Amino acid sequence: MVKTLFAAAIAAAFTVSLPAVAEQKYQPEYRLSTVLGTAFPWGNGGQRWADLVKEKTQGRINIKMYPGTSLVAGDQTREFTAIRQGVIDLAVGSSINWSPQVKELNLFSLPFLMPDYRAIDALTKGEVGRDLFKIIEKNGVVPLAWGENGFREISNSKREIRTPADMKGLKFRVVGSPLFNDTFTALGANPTQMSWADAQPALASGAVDGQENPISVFTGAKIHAVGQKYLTVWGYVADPLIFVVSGKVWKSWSKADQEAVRAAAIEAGKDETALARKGLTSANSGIYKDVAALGVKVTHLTPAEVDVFRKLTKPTYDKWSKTIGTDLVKKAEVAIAARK
Ligand code: X2X
Repeated sequence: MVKTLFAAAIAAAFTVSLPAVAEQKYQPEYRLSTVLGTAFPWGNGGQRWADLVKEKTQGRINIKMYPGTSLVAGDQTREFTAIRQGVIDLAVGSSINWSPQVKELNLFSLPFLMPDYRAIDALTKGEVGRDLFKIIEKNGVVPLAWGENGFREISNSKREIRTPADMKGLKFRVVGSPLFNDTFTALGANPTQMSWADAQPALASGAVDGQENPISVFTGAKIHAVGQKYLTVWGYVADPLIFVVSGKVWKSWSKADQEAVRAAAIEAGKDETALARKGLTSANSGIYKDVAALGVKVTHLTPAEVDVFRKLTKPTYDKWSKTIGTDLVKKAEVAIAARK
């Protein structure tokens, strides 16, 4: 009798307390970090992810986006560490900005590794992408989907760039992986590393002569208005974006909600990538014309002209392949050669 009562009491306790315990763990707001806001494909993708999650979880998971990497005072190279430390709950981050902590992500910054969009897809949608996700996961961060910032084209205020000689002595703002210092130094330029927040005033004041970023960032940030009159389309690297959730937050969600967040990330990532590529799939595309209409001289390099840059940056490629892991680089090269 006592035994039966005891069992009944336990059963009752479980029925009542289980859902309550699960719900208690949900925060009123989850903080999503991005570098760029909704005027760019990147921030647009982040906001869309937040909106889709709200819809798919009937408001149980409420995500607020913090662009400008404001949760780490604009220091985008500290974003990944902040996710691990619980300062950031979710992020849509660039492979470049997380490379200081996840050295394998430097893969996408190897100069002239990826010749076209199909090459990016061959990596992110294949075994290389899965390997990278496993590495991120080992760091306590849950990767859910890929997006894209884009091919990074070079601009400056001084002259047209067709050859490395044109870059000589020019001061370029580069992003936060030391690989970029090596690449620009190999080309005879003068690189200086700074955050995106610092880059815009530095361009405006003339403290630096040039920068490199996807066209959507060039137009979205109105970089032409700070004297960037020359833009060369050389496609030397591209940075994918990765949609992630901190491991701790992920574990606090029900299985159904985890799957809803994942599905939302995949959907938002797909749309974001399409937006980042919009109008950029051929040399005569609308976007280049729009940029030219802003008074910018847009230069497209021939394959032979690109080869001159490739040769000079080959030692950088080889040096950084060792840091990234030669097996992973080889796997990437094979996947790109076999791309459809
Ligand atoms: O800082 C940049 O150049 C940007 C916005 O493209 C990145 O965050 C990698």
